[in-house]
Amino acid sequence: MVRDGSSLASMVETVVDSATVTDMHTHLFAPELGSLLLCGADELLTFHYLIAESFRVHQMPYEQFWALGKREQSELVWRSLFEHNSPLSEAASGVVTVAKQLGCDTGDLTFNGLREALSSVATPEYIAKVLDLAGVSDIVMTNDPFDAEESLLWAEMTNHDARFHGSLRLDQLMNHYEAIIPSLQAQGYEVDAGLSGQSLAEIRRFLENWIDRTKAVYVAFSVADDFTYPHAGTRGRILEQVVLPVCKDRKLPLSLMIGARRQVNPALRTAGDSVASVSIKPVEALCRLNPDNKFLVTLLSRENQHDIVVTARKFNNLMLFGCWWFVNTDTLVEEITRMRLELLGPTFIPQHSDARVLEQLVYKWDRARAVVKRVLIDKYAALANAGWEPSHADIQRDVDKLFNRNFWEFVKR
Ligand code: RAT
Ligand code: ZN
Repeated sequence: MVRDGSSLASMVETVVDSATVTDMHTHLFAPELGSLLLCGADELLTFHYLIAESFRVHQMPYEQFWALGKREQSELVWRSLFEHNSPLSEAASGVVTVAKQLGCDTGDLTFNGLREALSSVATPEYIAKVLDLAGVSDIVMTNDPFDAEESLLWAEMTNHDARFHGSLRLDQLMNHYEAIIPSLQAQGYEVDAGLSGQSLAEIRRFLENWIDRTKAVYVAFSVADDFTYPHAGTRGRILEQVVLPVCKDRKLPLSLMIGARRQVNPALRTAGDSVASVSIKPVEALCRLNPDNKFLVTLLSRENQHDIVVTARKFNNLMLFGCWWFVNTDTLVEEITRMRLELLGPTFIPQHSDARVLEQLVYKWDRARAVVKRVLIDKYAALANAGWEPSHADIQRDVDKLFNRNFWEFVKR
């Protein structure tokens, strides 16, 4: 059946808009983890992306800002980004999208109006409403076993909301092993700084206990530009002798988030991290030397995006995911998504939200869908011009793979 361009476009739009999404990397938490699940205007406005942007406007001394209460911080961010400027940045304009979809009159948006429209309590009804608006069915949390508050909550919890899936985040273990030795010892694991004696076996026991407790669907850590593999140091030994074997035995992917240079400006606290472009050779070596392991990978710098797509062509145990943090902007998401589609076909995971505040799901997925629609409409139109007419079922299958199946099939492979 030959269709005109506009009916093809509207078919793609309808399919993408109605697709339910698995959000495979967030910083949201199941409601049973209580106060860890953030929502409401004050949390939305004090998202660290916005805090960083606001300092460029208000110029307040750092310590003075941090001494403010959350309500005062959010009001200052509001004044800086929404009153003294138009909210043109990706993160600031996202607040406007959230406001609109949650019923505010965005023609006359005020700080108080936003605070009234958004609930600061994550009731079951509010969670359902936000997930429904965002079209998200499944959410993967980021579970840090070295976060004291979080680990206490896990110890008390028996079951949690099945829409929220665990993932075990090992940044502390992989990047700051010496610092977490006391915490491991306090939890009953016999470890030492030199990784001698039972240490590696004990770290393995720790990892397996936490995978069971969180029912993790993958294990993850982020690294800067100092990541090498193979590596004879502490991180390399833990990776080689504990993390990779456990992931292999449990058939769990290892997710690597590469290129975050932490705390280049510590005065900005959680907003103080930056970017580094890296060598992709360690990823190649991981995939080549560990063919029975699966790797989910995202890179933070724009400069790395082409190289890593080529790497994914070489290794089918590598699944690229998301446009992370500083490349999660309209321009770069489009560039990266086109590049991935052109070199890999629909065999990658185009986006994750990285949401830290519940309502962010609404704008992050609105943006992700908009880009995927633009790119797919172009690509299907080119195919149609070449004489290959995609059917509704073809489009539905491809979109479902991009937003759901590529992730779950990789996890379960
Ligand atoms: O994007 C973010 O919110 C960052 O702060 C990081 O949390 C990053 O996504 C990460 O998972 O390390
Ligand atoms: Zn994240």
